Amino acid sequence: MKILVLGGDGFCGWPTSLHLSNLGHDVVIIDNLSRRNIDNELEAESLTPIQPMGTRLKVWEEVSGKKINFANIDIAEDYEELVELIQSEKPDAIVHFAEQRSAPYSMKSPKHKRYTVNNNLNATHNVLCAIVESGLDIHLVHLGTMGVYGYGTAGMKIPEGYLDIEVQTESGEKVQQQILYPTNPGSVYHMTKTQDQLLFHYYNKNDSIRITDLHQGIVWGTNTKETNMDERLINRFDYDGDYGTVLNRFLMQAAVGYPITVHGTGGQTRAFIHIQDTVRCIQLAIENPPALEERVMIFNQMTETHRVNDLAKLVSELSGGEIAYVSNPRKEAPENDLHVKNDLFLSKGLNPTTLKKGLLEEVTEIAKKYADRADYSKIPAKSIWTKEQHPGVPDLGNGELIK
Ligand code: NAD
Ligand code: USQ
Repeated sequence: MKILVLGGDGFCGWPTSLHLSNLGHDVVIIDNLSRRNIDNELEAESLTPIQPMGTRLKVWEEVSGKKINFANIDIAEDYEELVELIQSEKPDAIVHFAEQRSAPYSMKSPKHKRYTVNNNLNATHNVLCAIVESGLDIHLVHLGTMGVYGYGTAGMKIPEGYLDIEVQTESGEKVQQQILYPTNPGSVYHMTKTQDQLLFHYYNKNDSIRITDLHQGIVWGTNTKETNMDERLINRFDYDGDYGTVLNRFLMQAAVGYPITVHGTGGQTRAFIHIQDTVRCIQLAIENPPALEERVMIFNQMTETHRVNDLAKLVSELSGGEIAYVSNPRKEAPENDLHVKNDLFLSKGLNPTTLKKGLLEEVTEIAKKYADRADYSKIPAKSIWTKEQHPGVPDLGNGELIK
């Protein structure tokens, strides 16, 4: 298949591009390198030394014999270029990763909130509009988030996108319906993903676009089979307070001797997936498109749920690292349960990679290998949701905060 990967320079997009290319698909990456520019803005870098796009693609051709093309297009701004590219490449599928994906970054200031909304909503709408304008039958696979559901404690397993409901008509008759699961975003970033769902619903209904929306949990790990083929193909490893996600942060913190920063009591339960399973799920989604005129297909792309405090304890036991219970910079439920259905991917053949000691150690090894690149001042999460919250900075045990 010809596949465009929007956001193919990012943490999920790069290994996915290599995986799809390795399977024999003809891959074209589109990325405006905004994530690398945000690194400059935040003065924080990937712990792993990621190579410039030109080097990445040259090395991939050397080691695999396969060519991936690249176009630097801002899909939220450069609509005409996007349409032209779609018309000339005539892809069978487009995988859409190209959004600002950090919740803390989206909450840093009015400027960051507005950037996230403008970027993410325009990016998604432009892609949909461009597919219609191209007149081609293209399957759009989008990366959404488990956070659209809001980590609810409804006492039921969160279904895959649609909720069965029963309504009573005026005559008293009971009618069964399915509706999009009610959204409950926890940040401006998560809110953009709930809006994406409406854009998909509308374009699917009006223009019969085939769409798969993947509600993904927190991704952990760094490398995949393909990125391991050469050190210059290494994937990014975000550890800073804005872009680092919880499990990778804990493993990195323990590896470099920084306290493991649990926000609040660590009672938050979240869904997780290993990066190797992310790339496999995208493959499965591409291989199983919805039928023409079928409603938007929604998969929960996660393999297990864990409580933050349990993860901190697990990492601490493995590494001897110390846990610091810090102030929670986010306005979020201090504790929640989370039960999630993921039957669709299991039925399509996903064999889940769960939290194994070996894989945790693999991440720790990478963090140790590049520990000298770590800037400790960038580790604590300092983006606060409202003025009532405080940065999640650990203290030295005497009440003095680590600088
Ligand atoms: P990332 O920031 O590493 O990658 C996103 C890529 O998109 C970057 O390379 C960036 O430069 C590019 N991009 C952003 N806006 C763009 C635009 N307007 N035009 C062109 N390119 C643009 O993020 P990631 O971790 O790889 O996440 C990818 C997707 O998966 C996101 O949509 C995110 O919401 C979703 N997701 C990520 C996780 C996770 O834990 N990382 C979990 C669930 C869902
Ligand atoms: N947390 C800590 N300590 C830390 C970092 C985080 O206790 O050092 C806590 C947070 O307070 C939160 C939980 O861990 O309760 C998860 O935080 P996170 O940063 O790992 O994940 P989140 O902000 O939800 O965002 C990430 C990705 C996002 C994706 C989402 C999937 O950045 O792109 O959409 O995971 S999900 O969480 O399932 O919605």
